[in-house]
Amino acid sequence: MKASPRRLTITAALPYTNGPIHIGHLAGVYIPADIYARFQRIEGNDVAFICGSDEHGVAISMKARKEQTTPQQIIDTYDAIIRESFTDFGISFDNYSRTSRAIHHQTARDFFTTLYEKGAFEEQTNQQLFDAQAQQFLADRFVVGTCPRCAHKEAYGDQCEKCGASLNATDLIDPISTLSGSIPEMRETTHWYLPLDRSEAFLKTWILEEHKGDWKPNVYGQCKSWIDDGLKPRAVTRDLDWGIDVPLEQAKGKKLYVWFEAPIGYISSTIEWAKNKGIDWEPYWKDSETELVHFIGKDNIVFHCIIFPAMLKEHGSFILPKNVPANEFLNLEGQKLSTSKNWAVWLHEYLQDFEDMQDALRYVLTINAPETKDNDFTWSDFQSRVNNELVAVLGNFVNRVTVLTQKYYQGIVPTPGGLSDEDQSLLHQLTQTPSQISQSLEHFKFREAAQHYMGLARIGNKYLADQEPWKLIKTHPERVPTILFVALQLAAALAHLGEPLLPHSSKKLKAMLNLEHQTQSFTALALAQNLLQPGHQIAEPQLLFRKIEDQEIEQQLNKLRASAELNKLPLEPKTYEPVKDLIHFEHFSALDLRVGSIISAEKMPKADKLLILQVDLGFEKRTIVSGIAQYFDPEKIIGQQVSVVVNLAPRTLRGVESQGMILMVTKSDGSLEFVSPQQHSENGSLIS
Ligand code: B3M
Ligand code: ZN
Repeated sequence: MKASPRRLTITAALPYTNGPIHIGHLAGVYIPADIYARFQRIEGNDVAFICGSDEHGVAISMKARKEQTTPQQIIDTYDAIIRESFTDFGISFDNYSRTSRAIHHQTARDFFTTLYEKGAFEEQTNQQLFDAQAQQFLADRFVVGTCPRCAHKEAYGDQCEKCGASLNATDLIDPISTLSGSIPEMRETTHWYLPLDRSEAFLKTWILEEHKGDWKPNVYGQCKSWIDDGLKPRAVTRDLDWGIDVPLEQAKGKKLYVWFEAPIGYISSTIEWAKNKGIDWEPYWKDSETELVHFIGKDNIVFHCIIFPAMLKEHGSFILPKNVPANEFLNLEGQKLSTSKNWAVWLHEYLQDFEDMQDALRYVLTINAPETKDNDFTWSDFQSRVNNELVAVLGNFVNRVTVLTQKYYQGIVPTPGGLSDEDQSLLHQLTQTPSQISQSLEHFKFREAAQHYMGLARIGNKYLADQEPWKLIKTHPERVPTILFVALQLAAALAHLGEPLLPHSSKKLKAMLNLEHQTQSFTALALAQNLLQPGHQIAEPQLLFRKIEDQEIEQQLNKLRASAELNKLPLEPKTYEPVKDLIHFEHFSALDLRVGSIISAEKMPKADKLLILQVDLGFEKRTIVSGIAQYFDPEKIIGQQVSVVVNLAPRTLRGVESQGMILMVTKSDGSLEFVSPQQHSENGSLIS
């Protein structure tokens, strides 16, 4: 029975057109959103993948001032750059609109009017910050000051980027105008406020109860802290000259707050798309069966989880997001990405420097995505991931299999003979990986999906290395058709499974295998018997990936060094623990290291750092006390394979005898990771 297709409206944060796209935007929002959208399409679901340029707000006006040009010039320039780089990179938006288009102005104004007519706003006349020199009211990025919540000195008038607090400009301590540098005075003005306090009860139930457990902990946690702090009315109009006019007689000259209208941009972009396609847009925003998913960066959580849903709810005819999978931030070579300090890897520049290598960046930013905590992009990690994983594992496997098939069988998939245990276990794995990857993707665990995918390529690579068909062709030629048949099935699975993660390479691989016009859902792949039938002709092999040379990395680092120098960024060389004194081989060989599995784990009473573990070593079970409690949830490490020093003299910690030690990697951020075999090994196996 075929499940009926789901309908999904997938949105990716609308980038401000005040600069180009960089790797932080890609890793945080656009790559995960694109993987998810591609995956859902492959599964046969009805997807609207929606985005567009965010072209109002102070960020744009400021850029125009800085470059002594008009906001219109700025948005036209960057909209073109962003649009082109997304296309070249292969982000598969169904529609990419602009909030400066008439359709959006209309949709946003209608939305405001509906809320106004429903009495959803409070009108308030009060004193606001005003820059007398610039003759301008100060809101949002036109004013900086000290955050009342975390004391960060450069909080903006609407938000503190340090602690995420959402602010009113008058909340800032010691405000300063970013226009003139002067201290603002107070002037009276009238604005319309969205009384978020009225939505508190609804938000409490909807987020804190209904989405407990299914929203990511970072998103849920931020929402909870805002709601717990108590929600306040937020002005949704501004005294600015760039933006969408407030559709009220009595509000002449005032504009809609950018964060009021920008999320409505998702709706107007959907309307534009549906119109172009000649279909009805409403089910994508109004049918309760539709799954609305917002991909955003962590600084946008309050707007997508609290303010926009409160607006949608007040409006009454829209669905609410099912999930808001926000990522944390990506740093670059240990420092915060910065558009103004040119501390970034710009997408359009990357695409020039690394032609046809979209998937290399996609892969590295996925396998290293800041999903649960901030993460660091370094050029050396980029090089080693590309060379050691894409080239040496995936590329190498595919190349071997296709070249050998050409060489021995003129590119025709051979007919297999009897299957050995290894053949069977590999074919069995092919029925497992599709559901593993699809589970990860459904749960927004993109890193995990990429790990499963590369894991499968690794299995293929190891299979060929173990079977050595290039040797057997001389000694046992009758085995070779079976080996290549099995390996070809794996190559075909990689071609299909790679479609959401590595779309360009997957397309290339499909062409090589003569599977261009086939799309297989992950659900079908899990059930498929043979993806390539004996007798099927494959095409000429080509290389899937190329190596990254040292000098290319050096060039990129030089670019960054120039920015660092210009902006006086303290580029500290990384420091390493000093190497310990020499030991001799007999000292090393006296160590007995084994593979074990954690079979139970509990917290040591009254100790923050200690876990009491039971470890199965195959030949016996032992109790080990380990100082890892701050980094691991005891329930989640059951089944984890670990490396154990088994001949260390026992030690008693808090009354519990610890009979060994578990090896850990200390990561650069101080967190810990287990040292464990790449694939499951037998407990008790020697490590040497
Ligand atoms: N323009 C993204 C940013 O903070 C902001 C997103 C709008 S999504 C409706 O750059
Ligand atoms: Zn703050």
